[in-house]
Amino acid sequence: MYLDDETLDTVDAWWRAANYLTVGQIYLMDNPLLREPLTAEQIKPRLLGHWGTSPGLNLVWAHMNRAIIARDLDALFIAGPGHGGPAMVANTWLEGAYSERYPAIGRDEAGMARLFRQFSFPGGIPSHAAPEVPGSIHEGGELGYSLMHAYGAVFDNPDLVVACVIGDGEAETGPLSASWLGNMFCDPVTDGAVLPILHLNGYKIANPTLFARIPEDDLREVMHGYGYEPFVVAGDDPVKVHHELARTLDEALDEIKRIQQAARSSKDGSRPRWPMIILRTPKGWTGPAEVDGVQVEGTFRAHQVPLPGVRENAEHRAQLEQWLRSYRPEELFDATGVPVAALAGNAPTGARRMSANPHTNGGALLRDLVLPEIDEYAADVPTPGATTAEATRFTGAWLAEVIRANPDRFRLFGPDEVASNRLTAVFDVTDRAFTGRIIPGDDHLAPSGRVIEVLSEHLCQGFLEGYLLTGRHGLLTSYEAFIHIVDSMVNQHAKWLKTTREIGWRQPLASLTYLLSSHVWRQDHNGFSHQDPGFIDHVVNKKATVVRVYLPPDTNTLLSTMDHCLRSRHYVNVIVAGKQPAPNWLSMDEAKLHCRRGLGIWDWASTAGDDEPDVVLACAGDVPTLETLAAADLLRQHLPDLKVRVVNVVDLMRLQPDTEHPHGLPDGQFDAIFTHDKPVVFAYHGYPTLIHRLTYRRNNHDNIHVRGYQEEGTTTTPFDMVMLNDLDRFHLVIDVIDRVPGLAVGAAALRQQMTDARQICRDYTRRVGEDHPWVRDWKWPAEPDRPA
Ligand SMILES: Cc1ncc(C[n+]2csc(CCOP(=O)(O)OP(=O)(O)O)c2C)c(N)n1
Ligand SMILES: [Mg+2]
Repeated sequence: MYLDDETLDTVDAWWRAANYLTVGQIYLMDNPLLREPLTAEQIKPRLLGHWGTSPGLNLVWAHMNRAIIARDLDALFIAGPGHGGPAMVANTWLEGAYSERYPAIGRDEAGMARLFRQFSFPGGIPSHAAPEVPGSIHEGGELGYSLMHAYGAVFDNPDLVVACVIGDGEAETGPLSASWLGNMFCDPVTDGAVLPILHLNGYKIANPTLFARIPEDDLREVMHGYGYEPFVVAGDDPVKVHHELARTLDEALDEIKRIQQAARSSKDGSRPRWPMIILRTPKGWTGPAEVDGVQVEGTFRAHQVPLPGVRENAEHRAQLEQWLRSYRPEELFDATGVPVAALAGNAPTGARRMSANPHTNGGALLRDLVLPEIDEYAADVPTPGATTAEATRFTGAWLAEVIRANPDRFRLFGPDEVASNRLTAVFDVTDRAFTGRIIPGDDHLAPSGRVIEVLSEHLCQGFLEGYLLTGRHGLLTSYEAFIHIVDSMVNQHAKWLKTTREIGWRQPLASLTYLLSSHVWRQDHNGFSHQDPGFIDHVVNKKATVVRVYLPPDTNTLLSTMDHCLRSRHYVNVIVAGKQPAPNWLSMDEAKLHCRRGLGIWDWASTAGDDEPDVVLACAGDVPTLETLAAADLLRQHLPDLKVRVVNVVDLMRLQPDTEHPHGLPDGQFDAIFTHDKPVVFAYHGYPTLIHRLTYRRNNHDNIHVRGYQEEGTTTTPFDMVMLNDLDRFHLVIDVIDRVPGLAVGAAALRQQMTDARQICRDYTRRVGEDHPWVRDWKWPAEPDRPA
């Protein structure tokens, strides 16, 4: 026997109380302390929630509390099976944090009644470990991300321990499967510790779990192979499990401490064998063993609501009452419903409560980044197009300084593409985090590295989310096409941001910013599989209050955009920018102004002057901007009387009306720029339909003609790519001729020349293997009278 009787009783009382409160939330609208026999009216008309996972979560919470008190641990709890929301709520209410955040839900009988009633009730709280729950950084609705959130939380938090409960079903997901090797990035010297607790309750919704049905030795070997020391706790006798779990938790926490002390005294960050726990207890433990003659406890049938007919069925109701009374509520709550003093013996106080750990309200800990002046990292642009640069390379140099100046609160994440995306300058000041074996010839690997590279966009995203949620800053860089892999994760994070904006005590987080490079137009090495600009479309579906999309056209606009995004709070920022040598259009001063406007007229490229233009050439994205300027140049040469206005869009959300998005341009301003009735030929980086979606309410929408990616791609030259999608300069000129009233006849010869030019350029690529010098060597003509 490991625990003394008093401690055993206290831990068990906590567990019973949390289980009681969990069941109460699922079923009861009234009579929370069972002062009278349950009646049908006291039962919720819709029985919602998930019981099955909850006793396991409550058990771990109860035992963590004992350990936190004994060791003065700085710990937080992640419920992978976030559907165990009522369990999370129960524990936070027992700790008092719930009532501190929500005074209407007091820690007494009336409060308990409200606590029960509000759960999964219209106008009440969600069923999961949602942002409303104090102490939660992980909603757990979409399964798979618990362990990566846990790792993200402990990076640069050397004293933090995250107890991360992973559902055995959740463990089957791809993202969770990838997460075990998060220990390859966790530096025992400077990072905290994750304690994974694989909750082997044996079942998912309707099936056994895979890990529950492989031999236990194999499971241990799996965990061992991932670099963990697995501790197994198994059983269905509460007393025995209490002793075993307490002993195991102590051993695991001792081991964590030993590992950290050894690493920190020797400054050796190489990967230790961290402990993890396999907890094998029945699903729906302590719930109804059988319902209507069918076994429920210990099976998948315990997943949601084990007694479905309680309101109508007196027998079920009696069974529910018996179930609730089995926790002996009269020993747990006093006559007024206040948790008894013995329970307080298992409750840490203040910030040591997992329900009130400051890391779980990261915005409150957030400190601004020290950001270097972008002017010092600017590309020199004496006149538009006079110089060329790889935009991301300049940003890389600036990011290096960001990393250097913020050694404990900024990290760069990428799926093996930091160098490929030309951000290599960061390795002048730091390394890639890596706790595995490092051999001569490896490039910039060290346990203490500030860059995390792992070929899993899921892990990059999840680590960064965990890092941001606990009050730090970061950036994710990826290929544009493959970031789609995390579509679903960004949904979940955007939901978190949307919801927490409306929760007063949740402070704003640093934004989740993507730098997507190696984009659709310049996949010279890779071709069609790597060509997909659709992540933008995905992201703009989210709440306007949360998402921002930027398409900086050149080096200095990228720097300015990046500087803006790293200062921003509580958004998802998507920046798409090229890494290939490309013309610079704006000086840094111009870039700052342009980015502040979000979209603007480029006078120097326009021929309309102060007159109303005959046509607007609009562009968004670096390659479309290049083609648009080349088209403007052709028009200037061949149709000198045509009044052309060139408009560049950096901030895509400016296109929406201000009623739809906070960045939206008011209609009057939009009309002034895009005109009421003139054709707009819009060259866009991504799928054309998005521009229509964003502008369909605008007065001149019928005249907006968008060229963009038409799902035509292959491994070919840059100009062939734009031709394949009719986004090339020649086609844009053709569009102008076709759209501007009265041009068709007079410009028929020019139209023919443009068609021929496309053919000549195409043939050249087929013959020579690169782009025609007309195109390759084209430069914006230098002009002496450029406006200051
Ligand atoms: C990615 C994802 N797929 C499917 C679901 C639907 N779902 C909700 S709970 C659940 C079973 C979870 O089983 P497990 O992780 O073992 O949790 P527990 O047994 O503790 O309830 C499933 C499939 C989900 N929430 N997320
Ligand atoms: Mg399970």
